[in-house]
Amino acid sequence: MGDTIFGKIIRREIPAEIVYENDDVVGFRDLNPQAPVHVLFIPKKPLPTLNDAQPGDAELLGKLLLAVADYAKQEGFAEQGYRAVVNCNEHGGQTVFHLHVHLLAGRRLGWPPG
Ligand code: DGP
Repeated sequence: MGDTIFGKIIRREIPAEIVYENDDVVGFRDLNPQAPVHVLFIPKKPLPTLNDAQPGDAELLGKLLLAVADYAKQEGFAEQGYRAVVNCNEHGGQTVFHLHVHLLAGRRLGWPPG
């Protein structure tokens, strides 16, 4: 499985503003933020896309979403709200092939997306 820039962030080989970490998940600020809060949550196990997740990854996927909610509560914007997004492949706009959840918060977000 190919390594990506996110693998390098997990291993601290390149700098990133890491704001959340547990045994399975790392959260760090997006380089190109689309909202006042824009954090990427990634599993330490590098699945390229959501399509690559297997039934055995169900617990890990749950942990990924729980990390997002945990961070939102910790930072105090859970009640006001936020968006958690997974982009998959070309039409989803995925550019880094290490599964990640975008957490966007801090402003009212439009819907539907463009
Ligand atoms: P996506 O398009 O869903 O694959 O999102 C990839 C995001 O990753 C994009 O919003 C920009 C961000 N990104 C790309 N390279 C880096 C990097 O080196 N550091 C950080 N912090 N974010 C990055």
